[in-house]
Amino acid sequence: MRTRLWIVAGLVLLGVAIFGTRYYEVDRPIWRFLAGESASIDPLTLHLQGEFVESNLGVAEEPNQPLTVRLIAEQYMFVPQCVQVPAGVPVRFRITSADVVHGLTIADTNFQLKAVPGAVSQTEYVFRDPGEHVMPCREFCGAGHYAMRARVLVVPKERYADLKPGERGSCAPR
Ligand SMILES: [Cu+2]
Repeated sequence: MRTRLWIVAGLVLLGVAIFGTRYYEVDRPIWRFLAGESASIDPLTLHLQGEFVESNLGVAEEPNQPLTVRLIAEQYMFVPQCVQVPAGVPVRFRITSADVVHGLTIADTNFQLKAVPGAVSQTEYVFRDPGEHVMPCREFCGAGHYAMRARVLVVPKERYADLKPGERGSCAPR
C-alpha cells in the first residue's frame, strides 16, 4: 500500500516537472514556473535589448551550442523572412513573439513551435535533405494570418561551409 502511494506521488511530481519544463516548449525551467514568473522576456523591447535585437536574428554559430536560428514572430511576418541552414546537423530554433501567439511550422515536416509573447520557445530539428521549405504560421493570429510565412533554405553541409558568414543568415541567390 505504502509503495503504491510513493509511486503515485512520483508520477504526480514527474507530471509537474514535465509540464513545467516542456509546456509549449517554452524555455522556462520549473523553478521559475513555480515562482510564478510569467514573463522571461519583454515583448515590447525585443528590438532594443537582449537576445532578440535585430543584429542577433537569423543563423548564429555559438560555442557549445547547436547551430542556432533566432526568429521573431509578429503580425504578420517572421523576422528574418528566410534563413539558410545546412542539412544533416541539429539546428536549434529559438523564437519569441512581439504581439500575440503565433505557430511556426515547416512544410513537409512535423516541426512546429509556438511563439509566445513574453517567453522564448525552443526546439531542435535536423533537416535530412537539402531543399526549400515554406514556414507558415499555423496559429490564427489575426487578419493577415493566412499570408504569414517565412522560408528555410536547406543546403548540403559541404556547401554551407563555403558560404560567407553574411550569406548564412540570408537567402541571397547562391
Ligand atoms: Cu498566424
